[in-house]
Amino acid sequence: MVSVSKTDSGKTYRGECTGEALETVQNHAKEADLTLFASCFCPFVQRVWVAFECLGVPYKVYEVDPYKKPKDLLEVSPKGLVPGLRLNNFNPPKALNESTVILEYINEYVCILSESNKGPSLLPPITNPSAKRSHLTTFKDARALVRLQSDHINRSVVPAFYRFLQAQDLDAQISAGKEYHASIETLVGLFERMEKEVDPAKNGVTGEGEKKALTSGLGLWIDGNEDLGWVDVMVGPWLYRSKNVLKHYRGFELPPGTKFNKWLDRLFQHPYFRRTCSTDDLYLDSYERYAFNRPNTSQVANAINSGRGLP
Ligand SMILES: N[C@@H](CCC(=O)N[C@@H](CS)C(=O)NCC(=O)O)C(=O)O
Repeated sequence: MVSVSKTDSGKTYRGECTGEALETVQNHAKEADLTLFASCFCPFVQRVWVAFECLGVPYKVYEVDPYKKPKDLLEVSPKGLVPGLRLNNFNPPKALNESTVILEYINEYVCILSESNKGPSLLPPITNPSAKRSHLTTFKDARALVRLQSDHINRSVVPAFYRFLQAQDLDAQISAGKEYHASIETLVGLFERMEKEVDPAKNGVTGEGEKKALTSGLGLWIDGNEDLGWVDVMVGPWLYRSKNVLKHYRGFELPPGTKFNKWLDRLFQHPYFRRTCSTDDLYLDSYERYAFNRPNTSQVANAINSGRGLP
């Protein structure tokens, strides 16, 4: 881990998506029941955006500048943070904010919209009615294990990412880099635990259908799963910014490990993830202010600098 010394060239954040993300914005410009208030560089937005793509919910993307706090953003998100979600089929429209809350909402929204109540879901099912009684615990455990991973991401991985990016002197960068690295290792440990505890073979499951049900919602970590799961969506945006932003400004390399790298490649190449990615130059420009810890970069940056929890 080395400090890559570069000078602050004063670049500011970008206002519009580029690359594949731009095409997705253009494909979702028409009015819809749900409007996603988005900013091109924001990882919290990307979480929700990938989920929209995975779940196939019709939506409109509306790019806003969260630092300028436009009135329509404040109407859906009281702190003026993106993502925000406006539910247009109510009069007056209703709104939601907070990436994890919006994720829960749209995940449930598709299940309820689908006639059989069995719409696609990013989470493991609560139960599978056709499963044997002995397997019901496993379904419940799978959901809890995914939530445990998610809790770790929000409490450790995400704040450690910003602490590392904002650390200025070399000692602080080295220790923040170690902390970020360790938070990823812990996540991998949680993935391995999930594999052990929810392994269909270890739970006496042999039927293909039941096997598929048991691993559904566990995401790409599980060999053979093609669908993104809850955790892929929760952490993917920060790992992606580790590959470009942290690598560029901090010389960071994601931990080696065959399974880990295989999982990351599958995640970053997944069409639903790709559709929400801009080109690397957009992220490098947008994060320069974090990398040089410019004053008042954002509410997140201020929270990190003052040791408070993230907004
Ligand atoms: N807890 C929020 C955090 C969202 C957030 O911090 N978004 C940033 C952009 S990445 C923002 O809107 N910043 C505006 C500001 O700092 O005033 C969530 O999960 O949705």
